[in-house]
Formats: sequence, C-alpha cells, structure tokens
Amino acid sequence: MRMSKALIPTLRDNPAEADTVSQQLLVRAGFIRKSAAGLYHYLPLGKRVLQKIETIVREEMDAFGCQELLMPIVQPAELWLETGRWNAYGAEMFKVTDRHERQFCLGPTHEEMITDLVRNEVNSYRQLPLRLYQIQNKYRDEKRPRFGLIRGREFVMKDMYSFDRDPEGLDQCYWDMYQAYTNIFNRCGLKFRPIEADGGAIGDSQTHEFTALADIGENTVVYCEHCGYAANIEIAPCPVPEAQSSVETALPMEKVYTPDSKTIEAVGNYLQVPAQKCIKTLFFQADDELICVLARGDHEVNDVKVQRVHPCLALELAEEEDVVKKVGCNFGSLGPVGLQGIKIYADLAVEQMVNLVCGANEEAYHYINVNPGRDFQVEGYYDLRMMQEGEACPKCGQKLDSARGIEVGQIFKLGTKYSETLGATYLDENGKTQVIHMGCYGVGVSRTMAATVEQNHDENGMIWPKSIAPYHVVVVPISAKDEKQMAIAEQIYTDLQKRGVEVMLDDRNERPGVKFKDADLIGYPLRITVGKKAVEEKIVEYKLRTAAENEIVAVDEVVEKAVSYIFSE
Ligand code: 9G3
Repeated sequence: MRMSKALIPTLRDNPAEADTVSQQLLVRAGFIRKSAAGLYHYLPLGKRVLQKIETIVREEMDAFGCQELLMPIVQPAELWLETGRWNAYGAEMFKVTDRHERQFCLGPTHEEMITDLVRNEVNSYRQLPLRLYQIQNKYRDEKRPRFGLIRGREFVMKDMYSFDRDPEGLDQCYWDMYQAYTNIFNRCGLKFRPIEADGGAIGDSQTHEFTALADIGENTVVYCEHCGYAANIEIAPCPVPEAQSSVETALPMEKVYTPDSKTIEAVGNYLQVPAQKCIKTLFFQADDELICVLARGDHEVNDVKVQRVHPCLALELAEEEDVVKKVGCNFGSLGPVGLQGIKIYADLAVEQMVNLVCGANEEAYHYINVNPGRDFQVEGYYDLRMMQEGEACPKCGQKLDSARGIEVGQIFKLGTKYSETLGATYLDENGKTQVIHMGCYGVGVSRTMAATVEQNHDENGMIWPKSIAPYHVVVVPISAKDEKQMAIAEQIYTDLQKRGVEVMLDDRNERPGVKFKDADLIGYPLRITVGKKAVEEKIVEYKLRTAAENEIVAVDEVVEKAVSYIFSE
C-alpha cells in the first residue's frame, strides 16, 4: 500500500476526550474515529488489525471442531420473553420496534437465538456434540461508555455455543476452549491470566475469565505466584478469621449520644474505638426486597458474594429514602439491633466480634458493647466481604498478589439453563428425550485490539506484535523526489510483496522526521529507510520497532532479512 493513497489521518496531539492510552494512540494513528459515545469507525489500519485477530480466532475455533455461522443482529423479543430476560437488563438492552410495532433488540449476546435455532434443527444424539460460533457486532447500551474500544456500546465479539449430550461432553468442550483461548491470546502477543470468575446470575456454573493485565483494567485479579491460584477478586474466598483467643467478656449494651458521627471513621474517633470494633450496616434493594448486610468496619461488602447468598436479578445499594421509610433513620446511624422484617446477612468476621459498636437506628445515637446473637439475629454468617490485597491464598496460604486487568475472553458452563427453558432436547439411543447441555464462550475481538495497545506502546506510539500488525514493514524513502532512491525503495517494496510480506511504502512528499514519527506512532514491527547511502553505498537502515538502534544492511540482503524476521516466531 502507498501512504500517499491511504486514509491514515494521523494526529500530532492527543485527542481531548481519550481516557486511556489505547484510545489516544488508536485515534492519533488514524486507526479509529469516534462516531458517537461508544460507537467507532474502524479506519483501514484499524480494520486490518481487527481482521488479523478474527483470523487467529477463526483458526483456533476451527481447530477445535467449531463451525462458523452468522445469526441476525436484530433479535425478536419473543425469545427473550420466553427466557424471562427481556426486562432483566434494563436500559442496557438496545430495543427497537419495526413497522408493525413488533419489538426486537439489537443482540447483546445470542444464547436465546442459538438455542432457538438448535431446538428447531437438532433432535438426535447423532447430531451432538455441536459447536457453533459467529464473529459479529454486539450491542450493549452501557451507562458509561469509556476507554475507547474497551467499553463501547457496539463491539466485535466472537461468541461460540456448544451443545453436548451430557455434563461430561460439556466439560470436554469447556477445557478445549480453555486451551483454544490460551492459544488465541498467546498468538495475539497478549499477556493474560485465565482466572476463576463468578458464574454470575447463571448460578454456580463454572466460568473462567481471560484477563489481559493492564493498569486501566476494570477487573481486579488476585493471584498466587506460589501455587498458581488466580481469581477475580469479586469471588476470591476470604480466609475465615481465626477465633480471637483473648475473647473479652460480653458487656451490657448501651446507647450513647454520638453527635455528627455518620461514618465508621467519625464514630471510631468519637468513641475512641478502632474500625475493627465497629459494624458497617448496608442496605441493598434486591429486586423488590430491602435486605441488610453487615461487615466489620474495616472490610468492604462484596455485592457479587451477596448476590450468591441472596439470589436476585438486580442487586443495588438501597436509596436512602427507601431505608428511612423502612427503618425510620437515615444513613449514618444504622444498625442491625431492633430491625424488624428485614433479612440480615452478616460477613463471617462479624460472628467473631465482641462488644462492638453499631448505629442505634436513631439519629446521632449508636450502641456500644453490642454482641451478635445476644443483641441481634442474622439469616446467617457468610463470606460476604471483598478480599483485600496481601491476604492469604485460599489454596496454599501464601500472600496473594493483585493486578488490574481487562476481560478479553470468558468461557461459561451453562448446563441446561437455556435448553430446559427453550426445550432444546435430543432423542438418545433408546429413543428417550434428553436435555442438551450447553456452554458459551466469548472473545472480545475489538477489546483484544485495544488491550494489545495498552500492553504494547511507548512514548512514540504503538508497538504491534507481528501477528496482528496492520502491515509488517514500512519502507521509508528519505526523499520522494530523488528518483534513484525511489527506484530502490520501490524495488524493495515489490520484492517484499512477492515474498508475502505486507508492506506500506511511505511515498509522501514529506520531511523524513514526519515519516519517522508516523512510522513509530502507527507501530509497524519493521522500518526500512532508503536514503542517499542506498544509492551511493548500496546500504539501507533496518530498524525493528522494538529495537533501540538501527542496523545497516546491504540493499541486496534486506529483503531476505526482513522475510525471515517477519515469518519467524
Ligand atoms: C443482555 C445485555 C447485556 C449482557 C447480557 C444480556 C452480559 C448477557 C452475559 C453474556 C454471557 C456470554 C456469550 C458469549 C460470552 C458471554 N451482558 N451477558 O447475557 F441482554 Cl443488555 O453475554 N454470552
């Protein structure tokens, strides 16, 4: 390709609204352009990278016996009503109405669609196992689209769905995909960790998230260098606090006046007690039920764990006015003592507490010397807190490390959740009707592109791994006016192409500095510079994007050298 013909609108300065380095660089290098919040154009260079990632994904899916298909983006509401999910995602679901006033959604995912297809087309054990995937745009109306392609409202996803006779078949597929994803992200040059993640509302099904390590990542991964344990911090089990040996004797509960002490810290200061001796009382709206969750003052409540203990479709922190209505007191003096008609769940650490402090459910009053079991009852004590950094590994007890990451892939065991509801069954050898066991497996293709940039850039721009670079080599003639230089540059350009190398020729009438800056910004793996020495001494400059220095290479050796570099591992 020739730069003089290519649409690659590079920018010198960072775009104002870019909120992460990958978006800054992808915009500055002319790979993407924002159309509206969370909606992007992939310009030619961006589309080429997307295409390369998709090809890697396809190869790995096909290698594991998956068949590619393409489903409608526009999905009939009826299917989502059948599974009860039409109203489960609120404003996040893009809904549209057709000319006959029929309702549809723009596909955020395709469990309903694919299960409907399979229930109509599959009815015998001979047709299983079946692994079907697509690579297509998905639509989710994020409340806060941000980080460019990382959290967009339209994004490219590969979603695969597996159909097996039984749990054993599903298990086989699950681990096949674990391997396929490992291959995909390795081939993309991504640093990632597969981590045990929460099965979400899908129940206690098994799931792994493939998380690309990146500081702006929205997921926190805790991992153990010693035994390899790794998990999304949202589900990492917290160690049960050892029973305190020196247990104090329970003192009589007392109500004390605590003026302007609305936070744990303020109460702790006023009463001169540490946060470990205070109770944090939170109220959640679980669908249409108000529930109460207790944690030790120095711990964070983990709402993913709360949702597992109190299963519900939507779990949000309660609005203050709803709490006031129900409890008669606003935030700052809330506590479990005397609560009527509200389920109370407490974190395990609370059970061990003696003579603690909590709100008295009365403005500016707290109780001291409160003792669980004596002064308030709970539904039960569960692991409900967020693991903190440096805690013990649940598997081997060593200190855990933590890192932030971007979820670029996820594999789920769905079991019969959809096949049961939608009636996707098969007749077994004995003519008996059996329910199909399903799994679903997603790769964020556009997100993987952005994650790669987050992990591979420097102050001059992006650094594309060879496997997904938009072009392998850029040939930079110093002076486009010098016919002799251009002839040599053209020859190298043509010879490389003949060898299957993807080459960009920067034939613009620009100063060398501009060409070098663009080459570094765009991040081609290899730059070959053709100057007057190419004419006089038959030598060119050979510079890897990952190398600090140029190499001097003979004109008649540079093609061979480039070919072996580009096609080597
Ligand atoms: C929705 C909306 C957003 C959603 C979903 C449904 C996430 C939804 C979970 C999944 C599970 C897997 C197949 C590929 C891998 C992930 N956000 N999920 O179901 F209606 Cl608006 O998508 N699906």
